[in-house]
Amino acid sequence: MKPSHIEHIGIAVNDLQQAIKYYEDVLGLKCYAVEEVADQKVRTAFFLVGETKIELLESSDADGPVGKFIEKRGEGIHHIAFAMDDASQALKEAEEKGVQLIDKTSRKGAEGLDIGFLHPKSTFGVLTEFCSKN
Ligand code: CMX
Repeated sequence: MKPSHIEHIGIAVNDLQQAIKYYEDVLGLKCYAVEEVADQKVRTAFFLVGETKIELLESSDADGPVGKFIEKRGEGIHHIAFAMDDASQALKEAEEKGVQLIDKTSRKGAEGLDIGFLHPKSTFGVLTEFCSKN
């Protein structure tokens, strides 16, 4: 397994519209998509920086993963996502190497990608995501 690049960096924010304004007005990036991911209880906004995206995450439910994260730790970097050839296979290989998984197999995430998470307790405190196009 080897990631081809960092697919995105997920950043937890309290207010999506205010955060979008910062990325557009200060950094000069363009928000190209806003998407609700109901099963993750988040609203997302995407910006492209080279090959890597910034994914802003606003919680749509205080009990969701981003709502709980912000309550405990405040706004900030929430996860890092690596682009893989096959997210399910990468999850399987990580588990074989002793990493604790959140997702045993991949599922559909934002932008229709196959995604799956590794537990931050197993990855030196960084919530880690694998993504693939199929
Ligand atoms: N990064 C690092 N550590 C994190 C974390 C994160 N994003 N989120 C939670 N933790 C830590 C907490 O600080 C806590 O640590 P302590 O035990 O030392 O206090 C521990 O993990 C448990 O946290 P919790 O608040 O009790 O939360 P849960 O165990 O219920 O859930 C997690 C934590 C990571 C399993 C859950 O957030 C999860 O399943 N995340 C994956 C899905 C996700 O984050 N979706 C949103 C993004 C979706 C998208 O990109 O589209």
